[in-house]
Amino acid sequence: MKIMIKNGTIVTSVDEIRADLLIENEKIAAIGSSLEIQADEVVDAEGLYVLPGGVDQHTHFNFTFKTATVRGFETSNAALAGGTTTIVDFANQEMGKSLKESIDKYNENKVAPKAMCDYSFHGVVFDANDSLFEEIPKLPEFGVPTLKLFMAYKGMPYHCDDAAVFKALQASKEAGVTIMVHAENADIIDVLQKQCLARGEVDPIYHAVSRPPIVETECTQRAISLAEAADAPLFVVHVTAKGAMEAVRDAYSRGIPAFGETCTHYLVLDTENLAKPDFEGAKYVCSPALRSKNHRDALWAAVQKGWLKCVSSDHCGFNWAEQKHLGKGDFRSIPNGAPGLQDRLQVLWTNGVETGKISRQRFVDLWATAPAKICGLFPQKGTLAVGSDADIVLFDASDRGLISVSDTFHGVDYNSYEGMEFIGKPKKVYLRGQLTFEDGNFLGKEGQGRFIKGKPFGLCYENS
Ligand code: DUC
Ligand code: ZN
Ligand code: ZN
Repeated sequence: MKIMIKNGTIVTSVDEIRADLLIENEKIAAIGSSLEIQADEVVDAEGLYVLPGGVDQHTHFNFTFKTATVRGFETSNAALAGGTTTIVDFANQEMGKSLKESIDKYNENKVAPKAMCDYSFHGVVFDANDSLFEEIPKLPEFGVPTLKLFMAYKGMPYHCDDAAVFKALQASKEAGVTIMVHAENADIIDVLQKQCLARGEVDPIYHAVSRPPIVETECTQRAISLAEAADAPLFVVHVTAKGAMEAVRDAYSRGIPAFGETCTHYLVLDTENLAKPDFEGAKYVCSPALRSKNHRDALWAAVQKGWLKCVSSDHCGFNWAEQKHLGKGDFRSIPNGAPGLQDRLQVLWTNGVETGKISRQRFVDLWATAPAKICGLFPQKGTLAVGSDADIVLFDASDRGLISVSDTFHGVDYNSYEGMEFIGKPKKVYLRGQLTFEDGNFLGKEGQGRFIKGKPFGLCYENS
Protein backbone atom coordinates (compact mmCIF):
# COMPACT_ATOMS: atom_id res chain seq x y z
CA MET A 1 0.00 0.00 0.00
CA LYS A 2 1.49 3.31 -1.10
CA ILE A 3 0.10 6.62 0.15
CA MET A 4 1.21 9.87 -1.45
CA ILE A 5 0.81 13.08 0.57
CA LYS A 6 0.89 15.87 -1.99
CA ASN A 7 1.37 19.64 -1.89
CA GLY A 8 1.98 20.01 1.83
CA THR A 9 4.63 22.09 3.55
CA ILE A 10 7.04 19.65 5.15
CA VAL A 11 8.58 20.99 8.35
CA THR A 12 11.58 19.45 10.07
CA SER A 13 13.85 20.75 12.80
CA VAL A 14 16.19 22.20 10.21
CA ASP A 15 14.15 23.21 7.19
CA GLU A 16 10.81 23.64 5.52
CA ILE A 17 9.98 22.63 1.95
CA ARG A 18 6.89 22.39 -0.17
CA ALA A 19 7.05 18.81 -1.36
CA ASP A 20 5.35 15.45 -1.71
CA LEU A 21 5.92 12.56 0.65
CA LEU A 22 5.44 8.87 -0.13
CA ILE A 23 4.54 6.28 2.52
CA GLU A 24 5.22 2.61 1.88
CA ASN A 25 5.37 -0.36 4.27
CA GLU A 26 5.09 1.79 7.42
CA LYS A 27 8.05 3.96 6.37
CA ILE A 28 8.67 7.20 4.55
CA ALA A 29 9.79 5.99 1.13
CA ALA A 30 10.41 9.27 -0.72
CA ILE A 31 10.28 13.04 -0.27
CA GLY A 32 10.56 15.38 -3.23
CA SER A 33 8.84 17.99 -5.31
CA SER A 34 6.21 16.73 -7.76
CA LEU A 35 6.98 13.06 -7.19
CA GLU A 36 5.87 11.03 -10.20
CA ILE A 37 5.24 7.75 -8.37
CA GLN A 38 2.04 5.77 -8.68
CA ALA A 39 0.29 5.45 -5.28
CA ASP A 40 -2.79 3.57 -4.07
CA GLU A 41 -4.05 6.68 -2.35
CA VAL A 42 -3.29 10.36 -2.84
CA VAL A 43 -3.91 12.78 0.03
CA ASP A 44 -4.02 16.47 -0.81
CA ALA A 45 -2.24 18.44 1.92
CA GLU A 46 -2.53 21.82 0.21
CA GLY A 47 -2.53 24.52 2.90
CA LEU A 48 -1.41 22.10 5.61
CA TYR A 49 1.87 21.63 7.44
CA VAL A 50 3.31 18.12 7.32
CA LEU A 51 4.94 17.57 10.72
CA PRO A 52 6.69 14.54 12.18
CA GLY A 53 4.56 12.78 14.77
CA GLY A 54 5.37 14.18 18.19
CA VAL A 55 7.58 12.37 20.68
CA ASP A 56 6.59 13.04 24.27
CA GLN A 57 9.43 11.77 26.42
CA HIS A 58 7.73 12.39 29.76
CA THR A 59 4.46 10.65 30.61
CA HIS A 60 3.26 8.91 33.74
CA PHE A 61 0.58 6.36 32.97
CA ASN A 62 -0.47 4.17 35.92
CA PHE A 63 1.46 6.44 38.34
CA THR A 64 0.52 6.11 42.00
CA PHE A 65 0.70 8.97 44.50
CA LYS A 66 -0.08 7.72 47.98
CA THR A 67 -3.42 5.95 47.39
CA ALA A 68 -4.40 7.45 44.03
CA THR A 69 -3.47 5.95 40.65
CA VAL A 70 -3.80 7.74 37.30
CA ARG A 71 -5.36 6.37 34.14
CA GLY A 72 -3.45 3.83 32.07
CA PHE A 73 -2.77 3.15 28.40
CA GLU A 74 -6.49 2.73 27.69
CA THR A 75 -6.33 6.52 27.32
CA SER A 76 -3.19 6.60 25.16
CA ASN A 77 -5.21 7.63 22.09
CA ALA A 78 -5.05 11.10 23.69
CA ALA A 79 -1.48 11.17 22.38
CA LEU A 80 -2.67 10.61 18.81
CA ALA A 81 -5.45 13.16 19.18
CA GLY A 82 -2.73 15.68 19.92
CA GLY A 83 -0.39 14.57 17.12
CA THR A 84 1.99 12.66 19.39
CA THR A 85 2.74 9.26 17.92
CA THR A 86 5.40 8.08 20.39
CA ILE A 87 5.54 8.45 24.14
CA VAL A 88 8.29 7.51 26.54
CA ASP A 89 6.61 6.44 29.74
CA PHE A 90 8.17 6.18 33.19
CA ALA A 91 8.17 2.50 34.15
CA ASN A 92 8.61 2.13 37.89
CA GLN A 93 10.87 -0.49 39.42
CA GLU A 94 8.99 -2.79 41.76
CA MET A 95 10.52 -3.17 45.23
CA GLY A 96 12.73 -6.25 45.31
CA LYS A 97 12.63 -6.66 41.52
CA SER A 98 15.14 -5.80 38.86
CA LEU A 99 14.44 -3.01 36.40
CA LYS A 100 14.12 -5.54 33.58
CA GLU A 101 11.61 -7.70 35.44
CA SER A 102 9.60 -4.62 36.45
CA ILE A 103 9.56 -3.13 32.96
CA ASP A 104 8.76 -6.44 31.24
CA LYS A 105 5.87 -7.06 33.61
CA TYR A 106 4.56 -3.53 33.19
CA ASN A 107 4.77 -3.83 29.42
CA GLU A 108 3.11 -7.24 29.25
CA ASN A 109 0.29 -6.52 31.68
CA LYS A 110 -0.50 -2.85 31.39
CA VAL A 111 0.99 -1.43 28.22
CA ALA A 112 1.27 -3.75 25.21
CA PRO A 113 -2.38 -4.92 25.25
CA LYS A 114 -3.69 -1.36 25.38
CA ALA A 115 -1.19 1.02 23.78
CA MET A 116 -2.62 2.98 20.88
CA CYS A 117 0.52 5.01 20.13
CA ASP A 118 4.07 3.71 19.89
CA TYR A 119 5.99 3.78 23.13
CA SER A 120 9.30 3.35 24.83
CA PHE A 121 10.29 3.42 28.51
CA HIS A 122 12.52 5.11 31.03
CA GLY A 123 13.31 3.03 34.09
CA VAL A 124 12.51 4.64 37.46
CA VAL A 125 14.50 3.70 40.55
CA PHE A 126 12.52 2.57 43.58
CA ASP A 127 14.98 0.16 45.15
CA ALA A 128 18.51 1.54 45.05
CA ASN A 129 20.36 -1.58 46.19
CA ASP A 130 23.67 -2.95 44.89
CA SER A 131 22.08 -5.08 42.21
CA LEU A 132 20.45 -1.98 40.73
CA PHE A 133 23.82 -0.38 40.06
CA GLU A 134 25.04 -3.62 38.50
CA GLU A 135 22.02 -3.68 36.25
CA ILE A 136 22.34 -0.11 34.95
CA PRO A 137 24.96 -0.91 32.28
CA LYS A 138 22.69 -3.68 30.98
CA LEU A 139 19.68 -1.43 30.39
CA PRO A 140 20.43 -0.85 26.67
CA GLU A 141 20.29 -4.61 26.07
CA PHE A 142 16.53 -4.47 26.51
CA GLY A 143 16.00 -1.15 24.78
CA VAL A 144 15.78 1.15 27.80
CA PRO A 145 18.76 3.53 27.72
CA THR A 146 17.40 6.10 30.20
CA LEU A 147 16.83 5.92 33.95
CA LYS A 148 15.16 8.40 36.28
CA LEU A 149 15.90 8.99 39.95
CA PHE A 150 13.75 11.13 42.23
CA MET A 151 15.82 13.43 44.44
CA ALA A 152 12.55 14.88 45.83
CA TYR A 153 9.78 13.21 47.87
CA LYS A 154 11.38 12.50 51.25
CA GLY A 155 9.77 9.48 52.89
CA MET A 156 8.47 8.04 49.61
CA PRO A 157 9.91 4.71 48.42
CA TYR A 158 11.28 6.29 45.26
CA HIS A 159 13.26 9.06 46.99
CA CYS A 160 16.99 8.69 46.22
CA ASP A 161 19.82 10.24 48.19
CA ASP A 162 22.96 11.77 46.68
CA ALA A 163 24.89 8.51 47.04
CA ALA A 164 22.34 6.69 44.89
CA VAL A 165 22.38 9.40 42.23
CA PHE A 166 26.18 9.46 42.19
CA LYS A 167 26.48 5.69 41.94
CA ALA A 168 23.87 5.58 39.16
CA LEU A 169 25.81 8.24 37.24
CA GLN A 170 29.03 6.28 37.68
CA ALA A 171 27.36 3.10 36.44
CA SER A 172 25.76 4.77 33.44
CA LYS A 173 28.57 6.22 31.44
CA GLU A 174 30.31 3.35 29.77
CA ALA A 175 27.06 1.85 28.55
CA GLY A 176 25.72 5.16 27.21
CA VAL A 177 22.79 5.19 29.64
CA THR A 178 21.32 8.63 30.33
CA ILE A 179 20.57 9.39 33.97
CA MET A 180 17.58 11.64 34.49
CA VAL A 181 16.77 13.36 37.76
CA HIS A 182 13.75 14.97 39.33
CA ALA A 183 15.67 17.70 41.13
CA GLU A 184 14.10 19.25 44.23
CA ASN A 185 15.67 19.46 47.68
CA ALA A 186 13.60 16.91 49.62
CA ASP A 187 14.66 18.08 53.10
CA ILE A 188 13.81 21.74 52.61
CA ILE A 189 10.42 20.78 51.19
CA ASP A 190 9.74 18.51 54.14
CA VAL A 191 10.53 21.27 56.66
CA LEU A 192 8.53 23.91 54.80
CA GLN A 193 5.53 21.62 54.38
CA LYS A 194 5.43 20.89 58.11
CA GLN A 195 5.75 24.59 58.93
CA CYS A 196 2.86 25.43 56.57
CA LEU A 197 0.67 22.80 58.20
CA ALA A 198 1.56 24.04 61.69
CA ARG A 199 0.33 27.51 60.66
CA GLY A 200 -2.89 26.06 59.27
CA GLU A 201 -1.84 26.76 55.68
CA VAL A 202 -3.49 23.82 53.95
CA ASP A 203 -4.78 25.10 50.60
CA PRO A 204 -3.29 24.15 47.21
CA ILE A 205 -1.30 27.39 46.93
CA TYR A 206 0.89 26.20 49.83
CA HIS A 207 2.11 23.43 47.56
CA ALA A 208 4.06 26.20 45.77
CA VAL A 209 4.94 28.04 48.99
CA SER A 210 6.57 24.90 50.37
CA ARG A 211 8.44 24.20 47.12
CA PRO A 212 9.96 27.58 46.25
CA PRO A 213 12.25 27.95 43.22
CA ILE A 214 15.38 27.69 45.37
CA VAL A 215 14.63 24.05 46.24
CA GLU A 216 14.81 23.23 42.56
CA THR A 217 17.81 25.46 41.85
CA GLU A 218 19.84 24.05 44.75
CA CYS A 219 19.08 20.46 43.82
CA THR A 220 19.80 21.02 40.13
CA GLN A 221 23.17 22.54 41.02
CA ARG A 222 23.88 19.57 43.28
CA ALA A 223 22.88 17.06 40.61
CA ILE A 224 25.21 18.81 38.17
CA SER A 225 28.03 18.58 40.72
CA LEU A 226 27.34 14.86 41.14
CA ALA A 227 27.47 14.43 37.35
CA GLU A 228 30.71 16.38 37.22
CA ALA A 229 32.18 14.22 39.98
CA ALA A 230 31.09 11.05 38.19
CA ASP A 231 32.16 12.46 34.81
CA ALA A 232 28.84 11.40 33.29
CA PRO A 233 26.06 13.14 31.36
CA LEU A 234 22.96 14.28 33.21
CA PHE A 235 19.45 15.11 32.09
CA VAL A 236 17.26 17.22 34.38
CA VAL A 237 13.56 16.58 33.80
CA HIS A 238 10.91 19.30 34.12
CA VAL A 239 13.10 22.36 34.70
CA THR A 240 10.82 25.15 35.91
CA ALA A 241 12.88 27.67 37.91
CA LYS A 242 14.98 30.35 36.25
CA GLY A 243 17.92 29.52 38.51
CA ALA A 244 17.73 25.81 37.69
CA MET A 245 17.62 26.56 33.98
CA GLU A 246 20.64 28.84 34.36
CA ALA A 247 22.50 26.12 36.26
CA VAL A 248 21.98 23.70 33.36
CA ARG A 249 22.84 26.35 30.77
CA ASP A 250 25.98 27.51 32.55
CA ALA A 251 27.21 24.00 33.30
CA TYR A 252 26.86 23.11 29.63
CA SER A 253 28.76 26.19 28.59
CA ARG A 254 31.56 25.14 30.99
CA GLY A 255 31.78 21.84 29.11
CA ILE A 256 29.75 19.68 31.50
CA PRO A 257 27.23 17.50 29.64
CA ALA A 258 24.19 18.80 31.54
CA PHE A 259 20.86 18.95 29.69
CA GLY A 260 17.26 19.59 30.55
CA GLU A 261 13.68 19.89 29.38
CA THR A 262 10.73 21.92 30.48
CA CYS A 263 7.04 21.06 30.21
CA THR A 264 4.09 22.68 28.53
CA HIS A 265 2.34 23.84 31.69
CA TYR A 266 5.40 25.68 33.02
CA LEU A 267 5.41 27.81 29.86
CA VAL A 268 1.82 29.03 30.09
CA LEU A 269 0.43 28.48 33.60
CA ASP A 270 1.63 30.07 36.85
CA THR A 271 1.02 30.29 40.58
CA GLU A 272 -2.23 32.17 39.99
CA ASN A 273 -3.72 28.88 38.81
CA LEU A 274 -2.83 27.30 42.15
CA ALA A 275 -4.53 30.15 43.98
CA LYS A 276 -7.92 29.52 42.32
CA PRO A 277 -10.76 29.35 44.87
CA ASP A 278 -13.01 26.41 45.79
CA PHE A 279 -10.17 23.91 45.64
CA GLU A 280 -9.78 24.43 41.89
CA GLY A 281 -6.13 25.18 42.53
CA ALA A 282 -5.67 21.46 43.24
CA LYS A 283 -6.00 20.79 39.51
CA TYR A 284 -2.63 22.47 39.05
CA VAL A 285 -0.74 20.72 41.84
CA CYS A 286 2.25 19.09 40.21
CA SER A 287 5.91 18.95 41.11
CA PRO A 288 7.93 21.04 40.73
CA ALA A 289 5.24 23.63 41.40
CA LEU A 290 4.01 26.19 38.91
CA ARG A 291 6.09 29.36 39.07
CA SER A 292 5.56 33.10 38.75
CA LYS A 293 5.61 34.86 35.39
CA ASN A 294 9.29 35.88 35.42
CA HIS A 295 10.28 32.20 35.49
CA ARG A 296 7.98 31.57 32.55
CA ASP A 297 9.76 34.24 30.53
CA ALA A 298 13.13 32.68 31.35
CA LEU A 299 11.86 29.27 30.22
CA TRP A 300 10.68 30.68 26.91
CA ALA A 301 14.12 32.20 26.35
CA ALA A 302 15.65 28.81 27.19
CA VAL A 303 13.56 26.82 24.72
CA GLN A 304 14.13 29.44 22.07
CA LYS A 305 17.90 29.45 22.49
CA GLY A 306 18.25 25.69 22.97
CA TRP A 307 19.40 25.88 26.59
CA LEU A 308 16.56 23.47 27.33
CA LYS A 309 16.23 20.74 24.74
CA CYS A 310 12.58 19.80 24.60
CA VAL A 311 9.07 20.42 25.87
CA SER A 312 7.29 17.42 27.36
CA SER A 313 3.82 17.07 28.85
CA ASP A 314 4.64 15.33 32.18
CA HIS A 315 1.17 13.89 31.61
CA CYS A 316 -0.16 12.52 34.89
CA GLY A 317 -3.93 12.67 34.89
CA PHE A 318 -5.57 12.46 38.29
CA ASN A 319 -9.26 13.15 38.48
CA TRP A 320 -10.20 16.28 40.33
CA ALA A 321 -13.48 15.09 41.87
CA GLU A 322 -12.23 12.09 43.80
CA GLN A 323 -8.47 11.95 43.56
CA LYS A 324 -7.36 15.58 43.91
CA HIS A 325 -9.87 15.95 46.74
CA LEU A 326 -7.87 13.47 48.83
CA GLY A 327 -5.81 16.52 49.70
CA LYS A 328 -8.65 18.76 50.85
CA GLY A 329 -7.49 20.06 54.22
CA ASP A 330 -3.83 19.08 53.60
CA PHE A 331 -2.16 20.09 50.34
CA ARG A 332 0.52 17.41 50.93
CA SER A 333 -2.06 14.74 50.09
CA ILE A 334 -3.16 16.29 46.79
CA PRO A 335 -1.89 13.82 44.18
CA ASN A 336 0.92 15.49 42.24
CA GLY A 337 0.37 15.65 38.50
CA ALA A 338 -1.78 17.09 35.75
CA PRO A 339 -3.02 15.88 32.36
CA GLY A 340 -1.57 17.43 29.19
CA LEU A 341 -0.54 14.76 26.68
CA GLN A 342 -3.11 15.78 24.07
CA ASP A 343 -2.58 19.52 24.55
CA ARG A 344 1.18 19.76 24.07
CA LEU A 345 1.07 20.48 20.34
CA GLN A 346 -1.65 23.11 20.42
CA VAL A 347 -0.34 24.90 23.50
CA LEU A 348 3.24 25.05 22.24
CA TRP A 349 2.28 26.01 18.70
CA THR A 350 -0.21 28.66 19.78
CA ASN A 351 1.92 30.25 22.47
CA GLY A 352 5.27 29.64 20.85
CA VAL A 353 5.05 29.66 17.06
CA GLU A 354 2.02 31.92 16.66
CA THR A 355 3.46 34.56 19.01
CA GLY A 356 6.83 34.50 17.22
CA LYS A 357 8.69 33.20 20.27
CA ILE A 358 9.92 30.12 18.41
CA SER A 359 10.22 29.23 14.73
CA ARG A 360 8.42 26.26 13.21
CA GLN A 361 11.78 24.46 12.96
CA ARG A 362 12.46 25.07 16.63
CA PHE A 363 8.96 23.83 17.42
CA VAL A 364 9.59 20.54 15.60
CA ASP A 365 12.89 20.11 17.42
CA LEU A 366 11.34 20.71 20.86
CA TRP A 367 8.30 18.59 20.16
CA ALA A 368 9.67 15.60 18.25
CA THR A 369 13.29 15.57 17.11
CA ALA A 370 15.21 16.37 20.29
CA PRO A 371 13.18 14.00 22.52
CA ALA A 372 13.71 11.22 19.97
CA LYS A 373 17.45 11.89 20.11
CA ILE A 374 17.53 12.01 23.92
CA CYS A 375 15.79 8.65 24.18
CA GLY A 376 17.75 6.92 21.40
CA LEU A 377 14.76 6.70 19.05
CA PHE A 378 16.10 8.96 16.30
CA PRO A 379 15.94 8.74 13.26
CA GLN A 380 13.28 6.02 13.40
CA LYS A 381 11.15 8.54 15.28
CA GLY A 382 11.09 12.33 15.52
CA THR A 383 11.74 13.38 11.95
CA LEU A 384 10.52 13.23 8.38
CA ALA A 385 13.23 11.48 6.41
CA VAL A 386 13.42 8.59 3.98
CA GLY A 387 13.60 5.41 6.05
CA SER A 388 11.98 6.89 9.15
CA ASP A 389 8.70 5.52 10.46
CA ALA A 390 5.79 7.16 8.68
CA ASP A 391 4.51 8.95 11.79
CA ILE A 392 3.01 12.05 10.27
CA VAL A 393 0.70 14.88 11.30
CA LEU A 394 -1.19 16.94 8.75
CA PHE A 395 -1.61 20.13 10.71
CA ASP A 396 -4.13 22.82 9.88
CA ALA A 397 -2.72 26.04 11.31
CA SER A 398 -5.83 28.00 10.35
CA ASP A 399 -8.16 26.12 12.71
CA ARG A 400 -8.99 28.09 15.84
CA GLY A 401 -10.99 27.43 18.96
CA LEU A 402 -10.89 26.97 22.70
CA ILE A 403 -9.33 24.02 24.52
CA SER A 404 -12.01 22.04 26.33
CA VAL A 405 -12.14 18.90 28.41
CA SER A 406 -15.02 17.76 26.21
CA ASP A 407 -12.60 17.33 23.27
CA THR A 408 -9.92 15.47 25.18
CA PHE A 409 -9.26 11.75 25.37
CA HIS A 410 -7.34 11.82 28.67
CA GLY A 411 -10.15 10.19 30.61
CA VAL A 412 -9.74 12.89 33.26
CA ASP A 413 -12.54 15.16 34.52
CA TYR A 414 -10.75 18.44 33.80
CA ASN A 415 -8.32 20.01 31.37
CA SER A 416 -5.34 22.02 32.62
CA TYR A 417 -5.78 24.51 29.76
CA GLU A 418 -9.58 24.80 29.82
CA GLY A 419 -10.83 27.80 27.84
CA MET A 420 -7.40 28.68 26.46
CA GLU A 421 -7.42 29.78 22.84
CA PHE A 422 -5.72 27.42 20.40
CA ILE A 423 -4.50 28.07 16.90
CA GLY A 424 -4.02 24.98 14.78
CA LYS A 425 -5.30 21.42 14.95
CA PRO A 426 -4.07 18.04 13.71
CA LYS A 427 -6.35 17.09 10.82
CA LYS A 428 -4.91 13.67 10.10
CA VAL A 429 -2.45 11.64 12.14
CA TYR A 430 -0.60 8.63 10.70
CA LEU A 431 1.09 6.03 12.87
CA ARG A 432 3.60 4.01 10.83
CA GLY A 433 1.62 4.84 7.71
CA GLN A 434 -1.78 3.98 9.17
CA LEU A 435 -4.33 6.80 9.36
CA THR A 436 -5.21 6.63 13.04
CA PHE A 437 -6.80 9.97 13.80
CA GLU A 438 -8.89 12.20 11.58
CA ASP A 439 -10.91 15.33 12.34
CA GLY A 440 -11.32 14.55 16.03
CA ASN A 441 -12.03 10.84 15.55
CA PHE A 442 -9.84 7.95 16.63
CA LEU A 443 -9.69 5.30 13.89
CA GLY A 444 -7.35 2.77 15.48
CA LYS A 445 -7.62 0.14 18.17
CA GLU A 446 -6.11 -0.80 21.52
CA GLY A 447 -2.86 -2.72 21.16
CA GLN A 448 -1.82 -1.11 17.87
CA GLY A 449 1.04 0.73 19.60
CA ARG A 450 4.44 -0.89 19.34
CA PHE A 451 7.34 -0.97 21.81
CA ILE A 452 10.25 0.89 20.23
CA LYS A 453 13.63 0.03 21.68
CA GLY A 454 15.80 3.00 22.57
CA LYS A 455 19.48 2.96 21.68
CA PRO A 456 22.21 4.05 24.12
CA PHE A 457 24.46 7.09 23.66
CA GLY A 458 21.59 9.49 22.98
CA LEU A 459 21.79 13.25 22.65
CA CYS A 460 23.35 13.75 26.08
CA TYR A 461 26.43 11.91 24.83
CA GLU A 462 26.83 14.22 21.82
CA ASN A 463 30.39 15.23 22.73
CA SER A 464 31.56 11.99 24.33
N1 DUC B 1 5.58 15.15 39.49
C1 DUC B 1 4.30 15.23 39.17
O1 DUC B 1 3.73 16.29 39.23
N2 DUC B 1 3.67 14.10 38.80
C2 DUC B 1 4.31 12.88 38.62
C3 DUC B 1 5.62 12.75 39.22
C4 DUC B 1 6.25 14.03 39.52
O2 DUC B 1 7.41 14.05 39.84
ZN1 ZN C 1 9.31 14.29 38.22
ZN1 ZN D 1 7.08 13.62 35.71
